[in-house]
Amino acid sequence: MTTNIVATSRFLSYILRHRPDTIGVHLDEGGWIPVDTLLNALAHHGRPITREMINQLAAGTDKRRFEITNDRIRAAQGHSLQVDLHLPPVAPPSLLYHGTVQRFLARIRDEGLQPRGRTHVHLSADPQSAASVGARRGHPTVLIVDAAGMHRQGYNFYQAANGVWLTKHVPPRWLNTSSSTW
Ligand code: HQG
Repeated sequence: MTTNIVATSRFLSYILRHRPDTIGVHLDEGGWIPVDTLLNALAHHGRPITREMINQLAAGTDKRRFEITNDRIRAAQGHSLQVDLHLPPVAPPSLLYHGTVQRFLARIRDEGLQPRGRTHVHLSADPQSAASVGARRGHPTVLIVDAAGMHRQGYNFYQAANGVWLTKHVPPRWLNTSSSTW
């Protein structure tokens, strides 16, 4: 992937997850915006992106951060904006994984996993993916989540279009925080 695509993906993530107002646009309550509206606003604000690049991003050349349907686009997950992705609750696999770093562990043991700046806690289906999420912040630590146990207790799980698992909060009792650095 070229540097340009990476930079574009990051900037679009910022707009579509957090700050559409920086280019003067609004998302609907599902987080969607017409592709034309987005492209016009980006050009107007000196950050032109081609339609080809948008299609390339949505097609999955990067981390499949975006979805395009009926000529509208949205971020697949990761929002801090209060959007409702209308994802149906689904039964999770028995274990899910969360990648983090050592310095957060004491608080996580105390209060569980919190969505922090986002709408949901992000969980991975395999420990390797979780390790790469944690590695964004330093040496990764992978925590194991008893997803099936939570689900039996009535907690909802959702899966974003790019495969990331989402839930609102993971209380400490469902976490194995003794797993060591991956
Ligand atoms: C930590 C990337 C203290 C949590 C990835 C994490 C992911 C706590 C940080 C997506 C805590 C939040 C999301 C607590 C959680 N006390 N720290 N109680 N509970 N934390 O970035 O999961 O590249 O909001 O461990 O692939 O790191 O952007 O979440 O370290 O899918 O497309 O607080 O971002 O995708 O950080 O990453 P984040 P995340 P993109």
